[in-house]
This record gives sequence, structure tokens and C-alpha cells, in this order.
Amino acid sequence: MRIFSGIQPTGRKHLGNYIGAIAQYISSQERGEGIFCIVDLHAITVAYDPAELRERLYDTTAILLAAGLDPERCILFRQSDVPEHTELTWLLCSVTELGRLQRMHQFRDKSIAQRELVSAGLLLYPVLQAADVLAYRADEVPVGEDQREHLELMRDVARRFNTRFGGGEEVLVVPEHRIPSVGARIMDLQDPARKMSTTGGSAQGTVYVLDEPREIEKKLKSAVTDSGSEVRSAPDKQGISNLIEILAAVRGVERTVIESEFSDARYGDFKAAVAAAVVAYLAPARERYEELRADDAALESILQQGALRAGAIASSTLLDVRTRMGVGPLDAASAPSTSGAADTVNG
Ligand code: AQP
Repeated sequence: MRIFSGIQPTGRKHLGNYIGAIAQYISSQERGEGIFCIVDLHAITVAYDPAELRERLYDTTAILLAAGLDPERCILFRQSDVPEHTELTWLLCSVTELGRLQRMHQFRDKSIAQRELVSAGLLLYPVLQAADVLAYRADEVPVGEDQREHLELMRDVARRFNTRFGGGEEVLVVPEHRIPSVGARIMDLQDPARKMSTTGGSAQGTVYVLDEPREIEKKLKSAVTDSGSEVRSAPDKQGISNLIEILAAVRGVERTVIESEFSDARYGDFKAAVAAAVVAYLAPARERYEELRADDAALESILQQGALRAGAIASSTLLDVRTRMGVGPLDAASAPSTSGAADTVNG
């Protein structure tokens, strides 16, 4: 089983990213061949600072390693080091419906939030995401709930490609999403109607992976709840429901287990228990992070080794795709090398 997922090197990674995505990456190393990509090309679709992007990329690499990704057991690389991703994006544009891209929730939300330019990249974001996954013929994609719509598009793109160019074969694997049953959508602690988010949330309502324990406690203890007193999930109790979700995800149990355990608890005591659990949950990653982040050269070396391995897989898919689409010469052996990753990496 091949598992692929990408994560943006934007902002500071938060508890939603950790529970919805990173924790799944770590556990997937036990289940199959994990390929994880830090998607710097996605990050340039909204306003950004070039120097900061590079720093954030190393930050994100160090967080993933600190959380438990092991480059001996998975492939970890930077998207822009493997040019097959961008080539496949263009090729897949020919089987992607424009109207569908324009209706994507993320495109609509983010284009409204843009103060200056709404870039074409923002519209094509889901096609690049499809290319990321399809280039590796991945079977499974661990993501949070907010990515469900993009995953559906990706599956349709793969199916349409296979119908149009596959000649009856599944040239591109139609991947399954893996959205956790608990913790798929962690909400902002101050505004539990909105998801915890890098760009759209409140600072007080967002727990960052690298927050100090005291900061985490403060944020969780001041989480918005309701005027009731029952620790129970309900549509009109979004704040408490979110805290139940967080504690269930952190402990790896069902929500009902948390509801039974805290059925007689007061909100204050419940919040204190959630805070303690989150502090303990994030502590190992925070403690390992500083040492890993201090060594840019070591991080760069891990990414480059990962890009070499990723490029070898992606270039073989691209050869197949190009041939099927009638792009380039028919004789694959005479085609110019598409292994740009190796060129990039070897400088
Ligand atoms: N609140 C969340 N709950 C559960 N999972 C979440 N994810 C994001 N937010 C939540 C999952 O995290 C992974 C990485 O997301 P990304 O690459 O989009 O990184 P990001 O841009 O830093 O994350 P945000 O917070 O989602 O940014 P905004 O809101 O600014 O676009 C994905 O698998 C995602 O599902």
C-alpha cells in the first residue's frame, strides 16, 4: 500500500494540522510505503514572502521529523525539487473541468480573503494537489476533513484520464482519502463554528505545536463554551463538542468514552483535563524540534535524498502519461530524461 500526503510550509503548524494530518502520517509508516511532501509550490498561490517561505519550509520539515517521521522508513521531500509535479499539473489540466475548479470551497473562500491579486495558481491549486498524489500512483491520502472536496476532484481527474487515455487500463490509480473518524476537523477555540486554521483563525483560539505548555493551558482554559454545564456533544454546544473531539483524538478513543468519563465534571475541570492531555501529547515533538531545526544542512540533506527517491517514482509515471497522451516521441527510450529531481539535487 502506497500512502501519499502533502503539507504546506505556511505559518506555524497547529493542533488541527497535527491531529488531522501529521499524526496520521506517523502511524501510516507502520501500514505501508509513506511518501510525504512539503508543498512549497502550493504556498505561493497566496501572498507570501520568499525568504520566509524558505525558513518555514525548514520549520515544517523539523516539525514532521520531531513528530516521528523517519526518513529511513518513508520518503520526505520538497515538492519543488521534483519537477514532474508541475509537468503533470499541466497535463492533467486537459482533463479537469474549469467550472468545478471555480466552485471549490477553498478557492472561493481564499479568493475572497485575498486583498490584492487572486492568482491563477489559487484556481489550479487542486490540480497541482491531484498531480502530487497521482504522480506516485498512491492508494491512500491521509488528510483532514477540509480536503475532502479536493480529494473528490482528484479521483474524478484520475478516472477521466483513465477513460480518455487509459485504453481500458488504470494508468493513474484512483486514490482513497483517509480522514480520521475522530479529529478530522478541529475547530478554533475562540470561534468553534470555524475550523482551526493557519490563515483564518484567531491567535488565542489556535494551539500551535510549538506553543509552551503554559500558553497551551491558557488557550484551552479560555476556550469558548456555553451557558450549560453538561460535557456532551451537541450541535448547540460547539465549544464543548470541540473540546471532547480534541481529548478523544489525543487519547485515541471514541467521543462517548470522554462523555462518560466527564459526565459529572464541571467545565473548568474538564478544560483543565483537556489542557493537560494536549500538553503531554505535543511535548515530545516540541522537545525534539529545537535540536532538529538548528541544523539546516541536515534538514536539506534529508529533503534532497527524499527528492531523489520521489523523482525516480514520479518520472516513471510521467513517462507513461506522456506516452499515453501523445506528448513527446513514441519511443520512450529516446525521450529526453524527465528526472529533473536528480539534476536539481546534484546541483
Ligand atoms: N482544523 C483542522 N482540523 C483537522 N485537520 C486539519 N488540517 C488543517 N486544518 C485542520 C489538515 O492539515 C493538513 C495540512 O494542511 P495544509 O497543508 O493546508 O496546511 P495549512 O495551510 O497550514 O493548514 P490550514 O490551517 O488548513 O490553513 P488554511 O486554513 O489557512 O488554509 C491537511 O491534511 C488538512 O486537512
